[in-house]
Amino acid sequence: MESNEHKGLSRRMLLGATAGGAALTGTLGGRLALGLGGVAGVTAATAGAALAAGDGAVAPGQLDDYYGFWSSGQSGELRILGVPSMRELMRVPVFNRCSATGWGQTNESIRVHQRTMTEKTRNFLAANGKKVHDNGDLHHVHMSFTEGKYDGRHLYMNDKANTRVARVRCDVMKCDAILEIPNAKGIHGLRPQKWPRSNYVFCNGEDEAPLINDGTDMENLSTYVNIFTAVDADEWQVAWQVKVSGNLDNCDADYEGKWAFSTSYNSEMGMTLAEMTEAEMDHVVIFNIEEIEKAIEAGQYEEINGCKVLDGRKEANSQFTRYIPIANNPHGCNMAPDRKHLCVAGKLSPTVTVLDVTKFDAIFDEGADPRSAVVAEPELGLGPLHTAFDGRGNAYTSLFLDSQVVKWNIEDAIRAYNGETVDPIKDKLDVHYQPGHLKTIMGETLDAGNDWLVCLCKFSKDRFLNVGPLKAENDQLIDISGDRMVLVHDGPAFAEPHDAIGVHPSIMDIKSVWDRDDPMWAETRAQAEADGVDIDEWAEEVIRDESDPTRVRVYMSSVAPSFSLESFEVNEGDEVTVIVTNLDEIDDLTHGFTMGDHGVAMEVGPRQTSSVTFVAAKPGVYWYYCQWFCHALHMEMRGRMFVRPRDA
Ligand code: K7E
Ligand code: CUA
Ligand code: CA
Repeated sequence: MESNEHKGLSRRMLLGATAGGAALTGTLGGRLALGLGGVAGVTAATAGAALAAGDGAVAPGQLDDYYGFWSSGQSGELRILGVPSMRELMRVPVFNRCSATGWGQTNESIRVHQRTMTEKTRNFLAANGKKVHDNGDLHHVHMSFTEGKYDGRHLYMNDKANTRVARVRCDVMKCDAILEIPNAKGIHGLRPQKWPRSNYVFCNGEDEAPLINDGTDMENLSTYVNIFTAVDADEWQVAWQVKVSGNLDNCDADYEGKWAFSTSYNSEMGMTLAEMTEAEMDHVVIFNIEEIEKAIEAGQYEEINGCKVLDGRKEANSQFTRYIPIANNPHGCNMAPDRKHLCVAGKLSPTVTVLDVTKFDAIFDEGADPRSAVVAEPELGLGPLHTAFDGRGNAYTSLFLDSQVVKWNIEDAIRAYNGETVDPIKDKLDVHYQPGHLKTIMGETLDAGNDWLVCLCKFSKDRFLNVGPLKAENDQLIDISGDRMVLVHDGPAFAEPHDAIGVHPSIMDIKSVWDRDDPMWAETRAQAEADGVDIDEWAEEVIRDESDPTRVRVYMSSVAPSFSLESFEVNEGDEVTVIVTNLDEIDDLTHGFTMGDHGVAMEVGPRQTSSVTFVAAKPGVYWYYCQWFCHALHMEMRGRMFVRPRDA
């Protein structure tokens, strides 16, 4: 998939601009002590040469070749970028509150948040005067699969902060489901099943806590446990959970639907940094899906907080799990598109451990050596975090401490492990700097691309104009079409993309105008029908609830540049629900509804219905207006709410 003309252009010129095959020197401890200050010699030549080639540019009016779906970490949202331009195209609020769209405030979005919220969380939020969490920590976004390839249905993502997962519909690019995971703590690694389709979304609980976490026994570490969860992606509920030894960091799944795997950096079950890094070896956990499903089917589970829980800890000696020892605090867990090799990044070890998943059946045999599945363990550099793949058998591993990406060949690494004299390392490229995740186009699927690699760097100091103590991250675009990697673009990004995927546009079918019968506002529609209001037509109704006259529903339509109601009146203390339907059917004609001085705003896209509820607690005149510039008379698209004093 050649995308831009720059391919091949002046590549020769760029040879030598990168630190190819750098020797691994210095002790790991020393580098760790250097910490984050060590910029690994990014050369001006790298950046200069790339600029001279004009790479990655997409001319005005031209479309990008790929969608990039970016996580945003502690911003809590999903972002859509174009690749290779790296232009930010959209932000999709998921776990965050959004000022523009009203996500977290509209009734439709609150329902998505609350539908599967636990009673405990609902009560906790109510005690804090809230209906939804205002934040999230979204690290990983992955698309649903059918037979090892993206199928364009959904995107799944985690919230490490509040132990949730979410689903985004690819037809409208809106979140339609959030699930709080009981029993687990801090959902981090997340992956959909790849084969035969994404029936499950696998979710890692990173943090240890007592399984019955009600405060009765908090000191006794023997009650602490970590939980691996399989979410039923269709039913959007927990299918089953497995207790594990150690904690869980990143995960992935194979191309046969037999296994899921998770790295664990805290096999020690330590509670302090010193304890968590004490052991020489940690492990990767292999989950045997078939054995787990059999036990669930046979009812051999414990039911805890409504979830079916199995014991896969080492001491339980079950057929649900195996523990493969991996050097010191592994992190990334990436299945190669060759259907065979799982790459586990060492983090504190300079190695990536390559496991052959076709050897996993054998390690479930009684007395088998779990390390017998290891087929290579190349030394790549310092601080390996994650690995990406192209369609030519190459792997690309980020080196956090070396601030480099290393390109290596999997088959060569296996030959070297078997004693042949072959260097698996093909190239090294300085990035700026301290990279975490990196991704090729569709590289976590059987359609792995050979053109682009994005490398998400955690730091950007000295790279951009200074914006104060808080700096951007730097998402870099790398041309991998040739033998050598070429850095072509710097992409500053707000806090804090951890992971991204690249997807070909043909895989999705994205709408520009909502269907009127969209399930997103089904409950709102049902209420309108009960009120005798047709929200598919021009509506201008103010309806007082028959059973509770302090509840008022205000139905309006919007057609550029006006709302159907130029004013409405309520009483002080009324609970007011404003329901707005945008009757404009035109591509890109979004309206909004902002109620002045009330902290209320929402998006109303073409043919969308949105609603918001607030208490009219302040007598007086308040203007509402459309906050999306929609027409030459957009400023005039406004009206008044009269709040009559209670005793007037
Ligand atoms: Cu940032 Cu995937 Cu949460 Cu590694 S994780 S960097
Ligand atoms: Cu409608 Cu601005
Ligand atoms: Ca450890």
